[in-house]
Amino acid sequence: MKSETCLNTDLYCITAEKLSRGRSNIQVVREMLAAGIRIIQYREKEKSMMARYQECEEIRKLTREYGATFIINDHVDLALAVEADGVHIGQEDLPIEVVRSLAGDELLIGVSTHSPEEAEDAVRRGADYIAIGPIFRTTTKENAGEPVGLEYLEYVAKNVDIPLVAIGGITEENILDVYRAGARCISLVSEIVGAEDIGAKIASLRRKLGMATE
Ligand code: TZP
Ligand code: MG
Repeated sequence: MKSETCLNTDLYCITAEKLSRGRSNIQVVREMLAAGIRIIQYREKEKSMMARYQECEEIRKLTREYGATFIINDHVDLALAVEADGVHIGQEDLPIEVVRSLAGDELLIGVSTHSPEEAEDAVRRGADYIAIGPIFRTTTKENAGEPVGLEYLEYVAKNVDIPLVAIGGITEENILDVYRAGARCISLVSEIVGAEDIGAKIASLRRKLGMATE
């Protein structure tokens, strides 16, 4: 996959089983894919590696059926084991160069960033895309830190050459502000996994984004 085009889609979906109204990660992913989502990140901080592996095997099958991109949070070994398309790492995970040496050039590497310095550092060290966030306050991620605000997003949209995804505290209410600040790929976690009808929520978010492009 070409890294320049890896985030060439409107909504970047991430699993969060605890917020999924009793539905499993697999069920939620099925609903996301059925609603036309083109990129899924598996994010699961609590289960055993075996349980994660089994879920990722299943999600790999599903994402292949739909031709969707599959990214795994934190674990490059798991990403390689299930032949995912990429791995997403934070500032406190293994260094980008180390992940690249393990992953080779085929795996996409996404990196969470919170400042222009971190964004430029990630680009220099070979990230394929960066996440910008948390844009707004969020409780979905533990220790997510203070919101970076829309200014940092605007800065990256104007000055950084690799794809970006905006994340953190984004809802149907504020998604247009995020779009207008320059994000073309947007991640909403609790808003989507916590929706009663995931397909209807995704359709509604897309209608909203359509208002910005009309
Ligand atoms: N990384 C930065 S903020 C965040 C992650 C995984 C959580 C975003 O969740 P929500 O529910 O969309 O605020
Ligand atoms: Mg991490």
